[in-house]
Formats: sequence, structure tokens, C-alpha cells
Amino acid sequence: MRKILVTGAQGQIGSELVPALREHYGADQVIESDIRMVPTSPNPGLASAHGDYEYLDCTQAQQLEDIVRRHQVGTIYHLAALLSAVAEEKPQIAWNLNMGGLYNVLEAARRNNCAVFFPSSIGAFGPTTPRDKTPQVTIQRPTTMYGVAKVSGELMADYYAQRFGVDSRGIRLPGLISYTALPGGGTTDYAVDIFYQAVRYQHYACFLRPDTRLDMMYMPDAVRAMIDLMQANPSALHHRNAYNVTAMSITPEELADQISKHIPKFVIEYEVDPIRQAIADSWPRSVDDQAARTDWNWAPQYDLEAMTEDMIGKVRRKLNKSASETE
Ligand code: AKB
Repeated sequence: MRKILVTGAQGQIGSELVPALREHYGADQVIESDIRMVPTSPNPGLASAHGDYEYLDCTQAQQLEDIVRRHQVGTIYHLAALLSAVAEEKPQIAWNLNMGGLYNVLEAARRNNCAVFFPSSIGAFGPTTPRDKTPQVTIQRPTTMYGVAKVSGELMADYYAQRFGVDSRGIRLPGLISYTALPGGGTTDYAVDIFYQAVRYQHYACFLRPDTRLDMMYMPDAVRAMIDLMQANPSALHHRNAYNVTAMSITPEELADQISKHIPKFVIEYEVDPIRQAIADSWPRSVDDQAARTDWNWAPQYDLEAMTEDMIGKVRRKLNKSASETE
């Protein structure tokens, strides 16, 4: 089997996708790469405690090409990107990384005959998109640099599939909730921060309005979706880039209510950040993921209740807080 390369592997998704891929395919089959140096691997090219690690700046096409060739990579999970809020602060850097990085990945894939996984986002939609049960194929006129790069990325990945036969596949991820690594610079990050603050201080100041409804997903479901989509029979895929997927459509108020069932003293306040609120208000409240369910049997396992219970247990363990301390 040719190897799997994960870019941006030290981020929120990569820190859970890499162990899952290693579990699935074998530790030596998965190359982790990131622009950040891992503590266990201070020098580029040194194997980390769990498998191979490479320093990689995806905007540098030659670095990427060298790694793909040296490790005989056959599949690239391309996760390196800036998230929505930080991309809005630095739109030029965001375009360069989010679009330039994807272009380099698709070119490396074309030259070396690799399959590519590209994570699109609910950010690929905009204010003129139908906001409830957003269809698989619909208007995509986002008003953020993050969204512009995601739509362009979907089109570019489809172009490489049609024109050059690159096996590119993608999903439009909703907000992801997880405990291994913190997200950074996203609009949906509140749904992770809230758990840490609830367990630590029984208090959270949320940067979105209480009624801001957005799709969310627990990381184990997202990781399974990424692996399942790449294993799916290509002839069943009517859409390549990218499939709508969701697990729950929730507001900060509903999430806080659910957390209060486990931490009764928990209090939420709202200190709205106008920039992130405007981004959230331009995104769907819920998407229709029927195409993914039909084409590759997508189905989430965690709803709001199951996710909240699991997250609180995991965050308590991580922060070493017993249940009695936070009740
Ligand atoms: C973000 O908030 O930027 C991301 C996303 C929904 O794509 N989590």
C-alpha cells in the first residue's frame, strides 16, 4: 500500500485523524506533517514517537513534492488551512495558504497519482444560500475569504478530478467539537471553549448570540466520515467536492442547557463579537446531508446529548477535575 500523508496534522482535526488512520492502516503507513515542529521531533524528517513526522509548509510546492516522492505517498488528507475568523483578519495570508496550499497538493497528486481528501465547510455557503436544510447543490456566494477559498477549492478539486483524473473527494464540515487539540480562529470554536470553561469555572462568556443556530459534529463522527468517504466506491459518488454532512443543528443556548444537566451551577453569558457573529449569520442554520447518506452511507453516531456527556467526561479527565468538583 502507498502511504497516507496528512498536512496540518497538529491541528484540531489532524490530532484525531492521524491516530485513527494509524489504527486503521498501521502506524508506519501514515506520515504526519505540519508547519509546527512536534516536541518529540525537533528536526524535520525525524520519526516521532508514534510514526513518521515531516515539517511541511504547504505553500512550498517543492517541499510537498519531495515528501510525496520520498515516502511514496498515495493519499493526501490536506488539512492545513486558516479557519474563518482568523482568515478574515488576514485575508491575503488565508488565500495564499488555503488556496495556494490546495493547488500545490492537487498538482503533487496529479504528478504522483495520489488521491486527495479536501475538507470544505459550511463556510462555503453565504447569505444568499437557503439557510435551513441547505441543499447539496445550491447557491454558493460566501462573503468571507475563508468561504471564497472553500468554494474555489471545491471547484479546483472537481476540475482536477475531471481534467486529470485525480481522485479528489471532500465534505463540507460543520463546526467540530473535540477535546484532543483546541481549534484556533474559527467561528464555531465556542462549542469547544464552552466545555473547558464549564468544567474549569462553571461559567462561559459566549461570543455568539444565544439563538445562533449552526450545524455541529463530534470529532469521532467527523474522523469516521473522512475515512469512510475515502474508502467509498468511486462509482457511487455523484458529488466529489464536496458532500454536505451534519450531526446536529444547535444554538449556544441549547448547548448550555445540555451542559447544565451535568454541571448544574453552569452559567452562560453573552459577549457578542460582531465579526464572528456576522460570519455565523451568513452560514446555514442546518444542511441537508441526504446525498452523503445515500452515496456512501454516512450517518452520525453522536447527537447533542451523547456528545455532551462524552465531552464532559473527557474534558474532566483531561483537566483532572472530578465530577464532584464541577457539580
Ligand atoms: C470555522 O468556524 O471556521 C470552522 C468551520 C465551520 O469551517 N470550524
